[in-house]
Amino acid sequence: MIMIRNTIVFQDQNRRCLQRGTSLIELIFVVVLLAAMVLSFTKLFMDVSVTSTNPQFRLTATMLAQELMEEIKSRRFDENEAKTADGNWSKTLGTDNGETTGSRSSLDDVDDYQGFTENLSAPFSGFSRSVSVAYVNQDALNTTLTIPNSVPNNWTPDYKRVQVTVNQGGSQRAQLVTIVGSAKSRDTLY
Ligand SMILES: [Ca+2]
Repeated sequence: MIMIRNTIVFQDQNRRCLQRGTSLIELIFVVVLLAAMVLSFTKLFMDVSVTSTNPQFRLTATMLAQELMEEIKSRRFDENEAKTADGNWSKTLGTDNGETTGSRSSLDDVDDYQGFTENLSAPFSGFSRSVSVAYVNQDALNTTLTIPNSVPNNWTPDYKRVQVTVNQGGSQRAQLVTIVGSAKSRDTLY
């Protein structure tokens, strides 16, 4: 009789231990599940945050690109007021004698901005702007031309392609392209 009672007590203890073990496994499972849910929501909120800030970067970058492009367009077509005797505009693009990109007011023609770069300060810290200027032909305005080492007579076209790029956080946020023509090209293009 005593043996039977001991056996019943032992079985009862086993069942309790088993229940405690089951409860512990369930608890661990719930904790892991909750952790996974929290991580998923965190990632979701981070993605939403990044996505929602991008339009602001693009808007600011576009404004900065437009501002610089308007400045460039306000300059004359070329350092030379007219083509030189060999029928060409400037045979090199970039700043001319006495000009420096460090003093923007010294830049008086469009291609002075070729290779221009700057890192902006507050309130636009983190943004940078760069410019490339190249000759293009009237029938291929997106195909930039490489100036040959020895420029033939009448080689330089009457068009320059100006590209302004604004980067922020290692990414390109805005890019504007415009074609600037000489006074002569304006007469013939339209
Ligand atoms: Ca110049």
